[in-house]
Amino acid sequence: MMQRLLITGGAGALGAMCREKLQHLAHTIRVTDVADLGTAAPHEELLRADLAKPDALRQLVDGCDGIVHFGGQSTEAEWTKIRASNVDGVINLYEAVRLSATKPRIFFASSNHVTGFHDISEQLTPDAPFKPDSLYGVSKVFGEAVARLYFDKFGIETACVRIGSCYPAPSGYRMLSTWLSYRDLIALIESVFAAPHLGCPTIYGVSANTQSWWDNRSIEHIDWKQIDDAEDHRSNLPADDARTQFDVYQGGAFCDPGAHYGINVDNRHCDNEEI
Ligand code: NAI
Ligand code: 15L
Repeated sequence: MMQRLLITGGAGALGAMCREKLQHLAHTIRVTDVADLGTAAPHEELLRADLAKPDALRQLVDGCDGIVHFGGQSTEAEWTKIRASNVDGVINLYEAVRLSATKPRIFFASSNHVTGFHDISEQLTPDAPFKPDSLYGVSKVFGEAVARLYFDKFGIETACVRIGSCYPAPSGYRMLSTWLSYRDLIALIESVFAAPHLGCPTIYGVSANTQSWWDNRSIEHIDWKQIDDAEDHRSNLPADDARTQFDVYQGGAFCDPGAHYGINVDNRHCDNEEI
């Protein structure tokens, strides 16, 4: 059991769920977010902080032996917003870890959108070439590269987990391939912190879906057995789940040029010409 586990992004969907379900991993759960975190349970420490501001990070990481890093921009948006949370925020976190006495192991919430432009007919392993489908995906590629650098240079261990679609249940046909159930996510986090030697593996965070596009066989040193299969929820999917031209890509709607930068793509091209 760890002394203190830090969960970043604790006010978000996955952070709030894990805050409840990971109590058994540490004596103290330290929860942080830039947003309001509500009331602390007896085993919790709540610290409100912006990951983009380096000064707060030393205090956040101090005394922790594990970090579940969910904090960040979780969809496509303006670059300045993505850069603050997912680029500056990640560097700030790893610098704080490097300077800490405990050198905590990190579960980094990367995303399937680092390889979103691969075709849905492909079966990917974690060493497939990056094909990010968004600036958001690019920021997660950056995060994985930072994790690798800090492992090779400073020995800081990270599991880079390319989460698929982590929700209570699949809600569309794409999720028959990408769904990660909450209990399979919890089991993966437990396995990452239980592994005697972690290293810096890349893992697709996906349940045992019959239609999965991702093959994790290369991470057999992590004892993770998924339980759920999105197929069991097929009959609950909405009959009117419309397919679009972007559903030929694994990243689906994130591949739409119209969704670039969180604004009208034509405006963006004008900006580029001026540069
Ligand atoms: P979310 O958007 O619900 O939560 C993210 C949290 O991070 C929010 O509470 C937000 O306030 C916080 N945050 C953002 N910028 C921050 C900053 N500068 N400083 C401090 N806190 C900041 O996202 P969700 O769904 O809980 O996802 C958690 C993580 O997992 C994200 O990093 C996301 O990119 C990743 N992920 C999630 C997937 C999913 O299916 N839910 C799929 C793939 C990746
Ligand atoms: C992600 O990376 C997002 O954080 C999440 O909101 C979902 O859109 C997910 O990918 C997905 O691909 O379904």
